[in-house]
Amino acid sequence: MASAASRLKSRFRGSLVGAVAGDCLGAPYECGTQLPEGGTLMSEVVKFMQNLGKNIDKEKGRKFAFTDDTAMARSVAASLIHCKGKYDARDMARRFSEEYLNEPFRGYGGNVIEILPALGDPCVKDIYSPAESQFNGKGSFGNGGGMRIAPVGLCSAENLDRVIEIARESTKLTHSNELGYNGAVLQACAVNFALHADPVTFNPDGFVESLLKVMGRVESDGVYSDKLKRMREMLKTDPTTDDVVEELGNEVIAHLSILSAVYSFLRCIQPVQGIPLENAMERTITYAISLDGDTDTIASMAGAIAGAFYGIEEVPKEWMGVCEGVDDAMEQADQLLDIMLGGD
Ligand code: R7I
Ligand code: MG
Ligand code: MG
Repeated sequence: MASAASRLKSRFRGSLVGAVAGDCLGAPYECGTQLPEGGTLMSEVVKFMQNLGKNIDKEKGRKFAFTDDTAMARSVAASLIHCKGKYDARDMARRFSEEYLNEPFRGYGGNVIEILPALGDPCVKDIYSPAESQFNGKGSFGNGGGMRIAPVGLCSAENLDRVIEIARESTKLTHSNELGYNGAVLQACAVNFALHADPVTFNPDGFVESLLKVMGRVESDGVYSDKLKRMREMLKTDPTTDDVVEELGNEVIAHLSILSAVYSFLRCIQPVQGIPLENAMERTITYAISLDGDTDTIASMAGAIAGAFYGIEEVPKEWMGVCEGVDDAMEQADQLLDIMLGGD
């Protein structure tokens, strides 16, 4: 049996690589897909996954590029690593800004780009103020917090209060709307719970219950709690992907995407009709992309949770070869684990 330390290492790697792979493999579907006569998005994504394996030699050297999801997640991880597991708002904000200014073509959200340059400006006195000025002072509820938060879910051991606090505060650098930062809190906790779950005794209902407890504590309006309760019912009835989208959404906004990622993870623990893939990571990412809409982000968030649960062994080898940014994710996962375990 693998030691507890090597199991944790596998799960750290699985989560960050799962997030990168979901982003890279989901991104080609982000702007809609031309379906063949009688085809469904799900059957197209299944074919894509199957051919990814078969064409691995032909694909050699070909990378599926990552987008803003990974660009920002890497900055979150780099900042936590640099600050030895502590959250430093200025350091993280500067990294977001530099990453954006170096590679502005990564497909960033339409509004966040207005404030990213200012986050690196030392003259800005209150580093949270640019985000607070957005949307007439209400702040963004885009899913940009949730999409980048996996490293926070990993780096705080089983100290849930710290996970919640760092997820909320670091998201407020760009998303000051309660729905925006609470969505990131939910996603970070989902990664954390998956990381520490026992796959043998795992109970999806208990997982949702734990998330409900967190959201009951942190949210004032009950938006995520209500959706979590609906999700718990959906897990009993196996709805179509259209029904899932109707209930949980597939948009670029936090409360209409993050729960779809959580649902994708929970649903795909079991086989799914229409997805004849035995590997659970592959099934999860395929399912998440099949929800259409914000495919890179929903697949990335689902991949982060699933990877924390299954570990790196369950990530298909061919993904490692074709997804840009996988090697860096592996390295950051190992560095985060070292910090969490108290090493250098
Ligand atoms: O949240 P954010 O970083 O975008 C992330 C998404 C992911 O899907 C990425 O893959 C990338 O494609 O973008 O960026 P924001 O600009 O803060 O939010 C994204 C979008 O959500 C905005 O451009 C708005 O269309 C919408 N949005 C809102 N619309 C109305 N009212 C966010 N907040 C609001 C709001 O308060
Ligand atoms: Mg993106
Ligand atoms: Mg997206």
